[in-house]
Amino acid sequence: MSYDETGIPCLWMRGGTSKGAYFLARDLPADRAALEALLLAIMGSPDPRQIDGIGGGDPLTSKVAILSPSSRDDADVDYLFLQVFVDQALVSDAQACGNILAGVGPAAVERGLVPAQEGTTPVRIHMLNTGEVSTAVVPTPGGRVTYRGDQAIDGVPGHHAAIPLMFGDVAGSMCGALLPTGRTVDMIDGIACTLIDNGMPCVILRAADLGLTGQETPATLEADTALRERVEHLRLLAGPMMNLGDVAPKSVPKMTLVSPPTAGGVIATRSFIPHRCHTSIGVFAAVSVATACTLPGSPAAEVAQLPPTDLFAVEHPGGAAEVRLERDAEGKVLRAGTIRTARKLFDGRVFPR
Ligand code: NQM
Repeated sequence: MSYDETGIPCLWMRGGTSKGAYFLARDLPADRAALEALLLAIMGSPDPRQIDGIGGGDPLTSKVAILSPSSRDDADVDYLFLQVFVDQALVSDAQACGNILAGVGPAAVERGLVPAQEGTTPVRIHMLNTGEVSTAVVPTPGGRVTYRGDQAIDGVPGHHAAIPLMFGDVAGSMCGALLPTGRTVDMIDGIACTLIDNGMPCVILRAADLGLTGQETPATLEADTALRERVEHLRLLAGPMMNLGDVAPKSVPKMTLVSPPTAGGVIATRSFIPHRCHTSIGVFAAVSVATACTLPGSPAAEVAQLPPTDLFAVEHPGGAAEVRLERDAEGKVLRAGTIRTARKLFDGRVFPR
């Protein structure tokens, strides 16, 4: 029997400010080409509306997490993140995703990969995309996952159970070094940029250098074709400088325009991820931006208001994302963390076309 007849076990979850399909690796083809074709069919890509699939017509709702028992002694579960492009027949593992990561702990417990403990269950997650391990603390009162709680995160209505996420050293996750060019500032086509990877490859540049205030809505920025072309031009130049090769078919680096904070945070952001403008900001992107704020002379540092504590509120179009940065005496970022929420939306079988 084929998948379109049997269906495939699938958890459809919100992780942070994203949504995605969570699978067990054993339920999917091991062959990579077959897997990609299947995921494109499940999401309904390529099609701007993904009308014949479960994707939401937006990169933030066209995401996949594949879970398996961990191959490492220091982790409980392996997590492969795949970005299924909406309007192109592309599936990319060239980035991690900290929002979808928020659902991995609960999904691992729901699927029996990790036994629930009383109260909370720490889940050590080996992120296959980057090789890093992060820890999620899943609320499990009475030995069952709960999604109910009083934690709010900007970009998601209502309150849910808090899922603290702790990251180890994620510097150079995809680029080999925190600053892949060895410099805090690179001039790319006349624009000062920081090329940085603290969990997510990002190009950070001042919104003002592109003639923007940095407070524009995502819709306004997306409607500006000349701006989008300029941002993509800079991105294609930055990719090889960041050891990412030709990034035309990749979802990294992200292009983050920064400006002074306006709501009591550390910095304001507008992120191209990379072709649509994020309605909030990615988790690892926020960690990378917060880290850039600590680098004297960088475009981010020039507009940032550094906090008195280690808590960095990174403003975005829907509010702010809070990132905790642990630094050593020299100011080098050692560890990062954040709080997300997640919710199981649907548990069933998905039927690809
Ligand atoms: O940066 C979107 C998201 C993300 C990625 C994207 C993310 C991260 O918000 O860790 O979470 O940048 O494509 O889910």
